[in-house]
Amino acid sequence: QQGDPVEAPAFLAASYACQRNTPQPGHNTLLTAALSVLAESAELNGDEGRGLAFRRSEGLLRSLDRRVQGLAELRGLPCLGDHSRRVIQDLLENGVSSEVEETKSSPRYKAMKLLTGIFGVGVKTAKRWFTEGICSLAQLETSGHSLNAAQQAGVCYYTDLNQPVSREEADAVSVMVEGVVHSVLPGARVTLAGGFRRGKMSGHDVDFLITHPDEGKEEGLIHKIIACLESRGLLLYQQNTRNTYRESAKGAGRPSSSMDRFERCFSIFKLTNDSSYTADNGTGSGGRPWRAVRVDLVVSPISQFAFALLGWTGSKLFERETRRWAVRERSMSLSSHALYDRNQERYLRASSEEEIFAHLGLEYVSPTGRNA
Ligand code: TTP
Ligand code: MN
Ligand code: MN
Ligand code: MN
Repeated sequence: QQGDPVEAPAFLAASYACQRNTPQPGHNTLLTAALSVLAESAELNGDEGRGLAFRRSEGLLRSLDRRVQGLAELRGLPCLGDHSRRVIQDLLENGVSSEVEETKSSPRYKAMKLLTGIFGVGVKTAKRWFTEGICSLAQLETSGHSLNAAQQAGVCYYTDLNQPVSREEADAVSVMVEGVVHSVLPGARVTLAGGFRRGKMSGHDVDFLITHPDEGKEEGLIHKIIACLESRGLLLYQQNTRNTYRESAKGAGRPSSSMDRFERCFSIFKLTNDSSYTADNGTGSGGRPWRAVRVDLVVSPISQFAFALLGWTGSKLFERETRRWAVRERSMSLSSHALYDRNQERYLRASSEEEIFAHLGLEYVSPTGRNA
């Protein structure tokens, strides 16, 4: 048995993550956690290309339906570069990778992780602060830097926001959001998106997509929702934007970045530890009877809902790969708003995720299989 080469089934050889079913958490968590550290480290260095290469390796390993025990089992599989294979070999032979351990204990990685862990702080800002010698919240506070409103909230609720949100807490937030949405617009629909829709048991936030079956009824909805949340004392912080999306004749309605243009609200909810939810960790830091939870609310017109749902369900790698597939294999541009066929020079409509996969010539992958 020992020397038998193990042939990978054909479906495992698919090189785009959107061609594979990737359940959570997968059979190779030791390997994927390690590659995730290297990906994150590259991303925190601003090296997107290197980060993406590690993310693709990680995604491939996540999709395997068995635990890898030897490097030979990975022969012929795509997405695994020399560097990733070296790290995997180290892990399989020694149980640890010296590169991963060194990365995790490096002052730069630790500081960048801490600083970008503040809501409202991105890689660029964190880098600037780190260059000035800021490595902790205490140092940030004494540095005299003036923080914007988001960052102030981020520092204020730092501990709560870095504590994972449980399924129970997500369900409690769902009850709050549904109550508010239905009271301001009866008939509106609230759908849980993000990691929880993919079946994850915890997350860094809770994502919701909101729509109404009558096109146009959803316009301006985010402001009504925010006003109602505020009147009920449920919001600790919010930052909203209005919808700026317009289709154009040339398909340029596709946003240039991965940011979409829906009405939306990045917020921090005050989740009270009352009878409506019973998580063990039901208190915030300092023993308050409530905790802060990051919540994203996105409002989509019904005509764009399927695209918005696909875009806001993730994972981030699954989204990137689906868009890359669309462009490179089908000459189409996919966004959270629309799918544009460059050959036919027209938009392709869809009222379900299944239809979008069909337009793209991809086999349907259910939300729980999108954990690439
Ligand atoms: P996240 O909430 O960042 O990630 P997640 O829900 O997969 O994981 P976590 O448990 O850490 O919260 O993003 C969810 C999806 O939303 C992701 O696929 C990307 C999408 N998204 C956009 O489309 N536009 C945006 O501006 C942002 C911030 C996210
Ligand atoms: Mn390398
Ligand atoms: Mn999320
Ligand atoms: Mn989110």
